[in-house]
Amino acid sequence: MIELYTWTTNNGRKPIVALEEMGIPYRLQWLDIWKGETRSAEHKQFHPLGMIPALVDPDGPGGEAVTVWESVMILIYLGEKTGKFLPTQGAKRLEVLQWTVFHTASVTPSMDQFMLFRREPDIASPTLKEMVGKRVTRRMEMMNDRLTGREYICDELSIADMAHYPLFVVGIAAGLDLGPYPHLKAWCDRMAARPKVARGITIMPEGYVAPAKRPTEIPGGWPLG
Ligand SMILES: N[C@@H](CCC(=O)N[C@@H](CS)C(=O)NCC(=O)O)C(=O)O
Repeated sequence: MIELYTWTTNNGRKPIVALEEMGIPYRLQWLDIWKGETRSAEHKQFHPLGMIPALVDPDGPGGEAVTVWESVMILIYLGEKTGKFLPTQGAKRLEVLQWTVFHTASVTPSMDQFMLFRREPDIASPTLKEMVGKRVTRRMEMMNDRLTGREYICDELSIADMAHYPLFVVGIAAGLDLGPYPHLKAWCDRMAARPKVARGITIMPEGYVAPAKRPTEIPGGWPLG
């Protein structure tokens, strides 16, 4: 059975949403990033940077076991394995891959900085915060335009939606205001209303209670990331 090494962060949830929507049997192996559990030599055999998410499929291409890491790469892998939510060929496949890669290469970096500055407002200058705010706004406008007249980012539900949505969930919790972006907001609501997406977003390690304040470093003094 597929094993997903993951945590409750947005990157950790993207593959859970995909596994749920694709209907593939899977087992979650929770690794608490705040305790540095991803840094072990044992986990580095699955993720060379000692991070989540990492997926181990004992029945990969040609029946061989494979390990896949980087959240959007896991989405691409699962889309190819199942033939679901990633067209197998043609212009639509390119479009889905385009919007999936755009998420990780462009939306994530600006949103990560935006959320960091919300949590720790004193670490950056007003100029840097303004610059990052403008970067986020530019991308929100683009996403809103894209979702005007479309139910999902590439018309039908695809791995592109599964890549973007979990980040918007944490972005909104961090204070991202979707008021000026009604089409983006409507898409978020549509995603939230899908039971399998909702499960992927809310499932928690048994008995886990999230820390009241996000720690700034983990055991050993290392920053996250
Ligand atoms: N680009 C990577 C980012 C992965 C990532 O940032 N993982 C974080 C949690 S969201 C992590 O494992 N942090 C633990 C650490 O830095 O030690 C992806 O999309 O998979």
